[in-house]
Amino acid sequence: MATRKQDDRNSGVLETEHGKIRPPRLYKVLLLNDDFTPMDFVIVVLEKFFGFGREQATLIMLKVHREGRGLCGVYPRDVAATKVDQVSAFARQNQHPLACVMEEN
Ligand code: TYC
Repeated sequence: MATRKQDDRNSGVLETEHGKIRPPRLYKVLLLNDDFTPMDFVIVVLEKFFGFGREQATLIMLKVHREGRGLCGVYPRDVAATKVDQVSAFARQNQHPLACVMEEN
Protein backbone atom coordinates (compact mmCIF):
# COMPACT_ATOMS: atom_id res chain seq x y z
CA MET A 1 0.00 0.00 0.00
CA ALA A 2 1.26 3.46 -0.87
CA THR A 3 2.26 6.07 1.67
CA ARG A 4 0.77 9.57 1.67
CA LYS A 5 3.84 10.89 -0.09
CA GLN A 6 3.48 8.38 -2.90
CA ASP A 7 -0.13 9.44 -3.32
CA ASP A 8 1.12 13.04 -3.57
CA ARG A 9 3.46 11.91 -6.33
CA ASN A 10 6.14 13.53 -4.20
CA SER A 11 9.65 12.79 -5.51
CA GLY A 12 10.97 12.49 -1.95
CA VAL A 13 9.17 9.19 -1.25
CA LEU A 14 11.67 6.56 -0.24
CA GLU A 15 9.64 4.17 1.90
CA THR A 16 6.40 2.18 1.73
CA GLU A 17 4.33 1.75 4.90
CA HIS A 18 6.03 -1.61 5.42
CA GLY A 19 9.41 0.12 5.56
CA LYS A 20 10.59 -1.13 2.17
CA ILE A 21 12.72 1.45 0.43
CA ARG A 22 12.27 2.12 -3.23
CA PRO A 23 13.89 4.54 -5.67
CA PRO A 24 12.34 7.95 -6.45
CA ARG A 25 10.41 8.44 -9.68
CA LEU A 26 12.63 9.67 -12.49
CA TYR A 27 11.89 12.28 -15.15
CA LYS A 28 13.32 12.83 -18.61
CA VAL A 29 14.41 16.36 -19.48
CA LEU A 30 14.00 17.04 -23.21
CA LEU A 31 14.81 19.86 -25.61
CA LEU A 32 12.31 20.63 -28.37
CA ASN A 33 13.17 21.85 -31.84
CA ASP A 34 12.13 25.25 -33.20
CA ASP A 35 13.02 27.22 -36.35
CA PHE A 36 14.72 30.18 -34.63
CA THR A 37 17.09 29.22 -31.83
CA PRO A 38 20.68 29.17 -33.18
CA MET A 39 22.36 25.78 -33.21
CA ASP A 40 25.36 27.20 -31.32
CA PHE A 41 23.09 28.40 -28.51
CA VAL A 42 21.59 24.91 -28.08
CA ILE A 43 25.10 23.45 -27.89
CA VAL A 44 26.00 25.96 -25.16
CA VAL A 45 22.85 24.96 -23.22
CA LEU A 46 23.77 21.28 -23.37
CA GLU A 47 27.30 22.05 -22.14
CA LYS A 48 26.33 24.57 -19.45
CA PHE A 49 23.29 22.88 -17.87
CA PHE A 50 23.77 19.19 -18.67
CA GLY A 51 27.55 18.83 -18.57
CA PHE A 52 28.10 17.48 -22.07
CA GLY A 53 31.33 18.05 -23.97
CA ARG A 54 31.23 19.87 -27.30
CA GLU A 55 31.06 16.71 -29.42
CA GLN A 56 28.23 15.01 -27.54
CA ALA A 57 26.35 18.32 -27.25
CA THR A 58 26.57 18.78 -31.02
CA LEU A 59 25.20 15.25 -31.66
CA ILE A 60 22.25 15.84 -29.31
CA MET A 61 21.50 19.26 -30.84
CA LEU A 62 21.47 17.70 -34.34
CA LYS A 63 19.17 14.91 -33.16
CA VAL A 64 16.71 17.51 -31.81
CA HIS A 65 17.01 19.52 -35.04
CA ARG A 66 16.24 16.46 -37.21
CA GLU A 67 13.79 14.54 -35.04
CA GLY A 68 11.98 17.31 -33.14
CA ARG A 69 13.07 16.45 -29.62
CA GLY A 70 15.96 14.91 -27.77
CA LEU A 71 16.93 13.60 -24.36
CA CYS A 72 19.24 15.73 -22.18
CA GLY A 73 19.13 13.59 -19.04
CA VAL A 74 17.04 11.67 -16.50
CA TYR A 75 16.68 13.03 -12.93
CA PRO A 76 14.55 12.97 -9.79
CA ARG A 77 11.61 15.37 -10.09
CA ASP A 78 13.09 18.37 -8.24
CA VAL A 79 16.36 18.21 -10.19
CA ALA A 80 14.50 17.87 -13.51
CA ALA A 81 12.24 20.83 -12.67
CA THR A 82 15.27 22.98 -11.81
CA LYS A 83 16.94 22.10 -15.14
CA VAL A 84 13.77 23.05 -17.04
CA ASP A 85 13.55 26.37 -15.15
CA GLN A 86 17.23 27.20 -15.65
CA VAL A 87 17.21 26.42 -19.37
CA SER A 88 13.92 28.26 -19.93
CA ALA A 89 15.22 31.37 -18.08
CA PHE A 90 18.52 31.31 -20.00
CA ALA A 91 16.70 31.01 -23.35
CA ARG A 92 14.32 33.84 -22.43
CA GLN A 93 17.19 36.12 -21.29
CA ASN A 94 18.79 35.57 -24.68
CA GLN A 95 15.48 36.06 -26.52
CA HIS A 96 15.37 32.58 -28.02
CA PRO A 97 12.17 30.47 -28.10
CA LEU A 98 14.00 27.27 -27.11
CA ALA A 99 11.65 24.95 -25.17
CA CYS A 100 12.77 22.51 -22.48
CA VAL A 101 10.27 20.10 -20.92
CA MET A 102 10.15 17.17 -18.50
CA GLU A 103 8.11 13.97 -18.58
CA GLU A 104 7.92 10.97 -16.29
CA ASN A 105 10.33 8.25 -17.39
N1 TYC B 1 16.28 24.13 -35.66
C1 TYC B 1 17.21 25.15 -35.16
C2 TYC B 1 17.88 25.84 -36.34
O1 TYC B 1 17.79 25.38 -37.46
C3 TYC B 1 18.27 24.56 -34.24
C4 TYC B 1 17.71 23.95 -32.97
C5 TYC B 1 18.18 22.75 -32.53
C6 TYC B 1 16.75 24.64 -32.25
C7 TYC B 1 17.70 22.18 -31.34
C8 TYC B 1 16.25 24.09 -31.04
O2 TYC B 1 16.30 22.34 -29.42
C9 TYC B 1 16.74 22.87 -30.60
N2 TYC B 1 18.56 26.95 -36.06
